[in-house]
Amino acid sequence: MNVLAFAGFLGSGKTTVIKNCINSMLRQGLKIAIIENEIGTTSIDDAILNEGGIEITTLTNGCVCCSISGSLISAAIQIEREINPDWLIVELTGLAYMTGIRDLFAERGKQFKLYSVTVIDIARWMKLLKITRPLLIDQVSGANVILINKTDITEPTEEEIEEISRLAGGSPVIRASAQNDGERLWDEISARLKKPEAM
Ligand SMILES: Nc1nc2c(ncn2[C@@H]2O[C@H](COP(=O)(O)OP(=O)(O)OP(=O)(O)O)[C@@H](O)[C@H]2O)c(=O)[nH]1
Ligand SMILES: [Mg+2]
Repeated sequence: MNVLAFAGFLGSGKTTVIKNCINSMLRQGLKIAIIENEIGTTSIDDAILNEGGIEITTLTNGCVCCSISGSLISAAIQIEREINPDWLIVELTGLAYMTGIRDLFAERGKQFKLYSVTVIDIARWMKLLKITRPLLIDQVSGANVILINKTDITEPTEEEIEEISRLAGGSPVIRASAQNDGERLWDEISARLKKPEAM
């Protein structure tokens, strides 16, 4: 099963990006299921994403990259068995390490093909990098595609693009506004998703 995981710090725009992608995917006739990982117990994101009758599984009370990793895999196995979607979309918590997610799916061998996107809030990038550098570096260096988001409010500087590209280690870097780009986002992302992680 194809798995598309979205990482990115708290409030970077993951849900907004996913919502736009889902609209495009549904229009293309693709079957989708979603796993939402939330740190708290209430899920605002579910309400935002719950359009078009898509199955949403919510995993709360821990981060699937570490403390509740087993529940991510069991949920994915159940979704594959019961829904068998074209894409299983996973919204990670803002604190999830992409390397943790890659290792987790890699342990399952060829069962899952993991593709990953990291969303960056460019308006807060420099500030957050100072506070939580190892996490952001992991999220950027571990993703197949990096989406520099919120460019409608802040254009990235040349230095920022250079640093993000360097951290991305060859993975494509896209500039976008999840707020304004709508369904174009999925075209931009899907065109750049390469082969899944070698497993
Ligand atoms: N100006 C602007 N605001 C955006 C953009 N994308 C998202 N937002 C806003 O940023 C806030 C957070 O967006 P979400 O999509 O909920 O972010 P998230 O990464 O899912 O947040 P968490 O799941 O809480 O970590 C919301 O108020 C969005 O409307 C964008 O491209 N431009
Ligand atoms: Mg969200």
